[in-house]
This record gives sequence, structure tokens and C-alpha cells, in this order.
Amino acid sequence: MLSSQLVQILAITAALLVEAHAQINCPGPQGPRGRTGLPGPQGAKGTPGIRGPAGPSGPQGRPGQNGSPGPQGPKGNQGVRGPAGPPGVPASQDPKLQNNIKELQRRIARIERALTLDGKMAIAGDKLFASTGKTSMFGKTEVTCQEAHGSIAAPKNLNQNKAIQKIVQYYNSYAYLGIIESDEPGKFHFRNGDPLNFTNWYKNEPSGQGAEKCVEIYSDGTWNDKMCNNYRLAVCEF
Ligand SMILES: *[C@@H]1O[C@H](CO)[C@@H](O)[C@H](O)[C@H]1NC(C)=O
Ligand SMILES: [Ca+2]
Repeated sequence: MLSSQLVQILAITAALLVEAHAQINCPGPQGPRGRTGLPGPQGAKGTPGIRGPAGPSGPQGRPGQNGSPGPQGPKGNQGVRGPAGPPGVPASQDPKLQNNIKELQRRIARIERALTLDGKMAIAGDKLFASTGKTSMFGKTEVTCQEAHGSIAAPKNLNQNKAIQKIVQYYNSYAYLGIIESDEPGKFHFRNGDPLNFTNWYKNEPSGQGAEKCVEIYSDGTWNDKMCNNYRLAVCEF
């Protein structure tokens, strides 16, 4: 028995010696690489980095919206005249215009009646006769009437003669007429050269036979040839 135990002890001892011996001697060849382990937990967030340099400029953007209107500019030059408009209504068919004309005629007629009321003025047809109320020689009366843009009164019909007669009666003074003797004695004509198509001579007139070159009108409306240097009422026609 003892010996078998001894043998066992010896065997174990021997084994231990072999192992010890193996450990002391050179290592064996490297084993195969182990498998990669699982990822570790996420680390803490790092501090932000410094700002990088500006990048290159990009392409041009789209135009912006319109701005608010600016202040009014200065007035421009006058434009060219446009084409003529359509023809208007003829005056004869314009009731407003016709009414205006009627109203003007009515007012003018009223003024004429008032002005001729006392006999200082007289109207015959389209002629108006008026006097300065003063007497002068023929030449001076002609100038006075011309300066008033008229001419010395020259009756061309009985109606006009009556109008002049009225003024002569009002001032109770004979007046020279716009009638003179021609180079032929006893032949008279209007101052403007027109032949006399109307006369109203007093009986036995004209009698001057070249010595009385002007003509005066009496208060009864008849005519007498007379020298031109007397003072007679100045009557003009307009
Ligand atoms: C004489 O002729 C004028 C036109 O020159 C005319 O106005 C006038 O009425 C005429 N007189 C007569 C009496 O016919
Ligand atoms: Ca005479």
C-alpha cells in the first residue's frame, strides 16, 4: 500500500515537475485573434469648433419687389396739337346760341330806345345818328366825326333824313350834311363820291351855282346849298 501511494505521489510530483519545466521554457505559438468586442457607450459631446472662412460668392439672386413710388417729376413740354374734332352743331341749329342772340338783340334794342328817347340820337335802319351838340365849320365837323370812327351825317333815303331832322329840331340848329358840290356847278354828290340817289332840296335850291359848295339841312328836313365856313350843328353817323 505504501508503495502505491508513493508511486502516486511520485507521479504527481513528476507531472508537476514537467509542468514547471514547461513554464520555464520558451512560449508557444500565438493563438488566433479573438473576435471584435461590442461597441462601447457614446462619448460626451465635444466643444464647438471655430468658424470657418467665408465660402465663394453664389449665383445672383432674383430681382427684388418694386419700391414705393418716387416724388412727382417736373412738368413736361407741351405736346403737339391733336387732330381736329368732329364738326359742331351749326349756329343756326344751336338753340342755346339762338336764345343768346335773341337776348342780346332785345337788350340792344332797349338801349337804343332809351338813348334815342329825347332826340339827341336817332336810328334809321342800320345807321345811328348823333350830335356833339356843338356847332363848327364843315371841315372841323368832318374831323370830329372821323375821330369818333364815324362820318358826317349823309342821308341816303327819307328815313335817314328824318332821323337827322329830329336831331336838328332837338338842338334847334341847322346842320351840315356829308354832301358837296362837284366841279360842275349845281351838281352835288355824297362826300365819299357816291352820286345822290336821294335829295330833299328846299324850293329853288341849290342856288349857289358854284359859290355854295356845302349843304345844310333845315329843321323841316329840307336842304340848302351853303358856304362851308358857317357854324352848323355837328351831326355824325355811325
Ligand atoms: C341809295 O343807295 C344806297 C346804297 O348806296 C341805299 O342804301 C339807299 O337806300 C338808296 N336810296 C334810295 C332813295 O333809293
Ligand atoms: Ca343856297
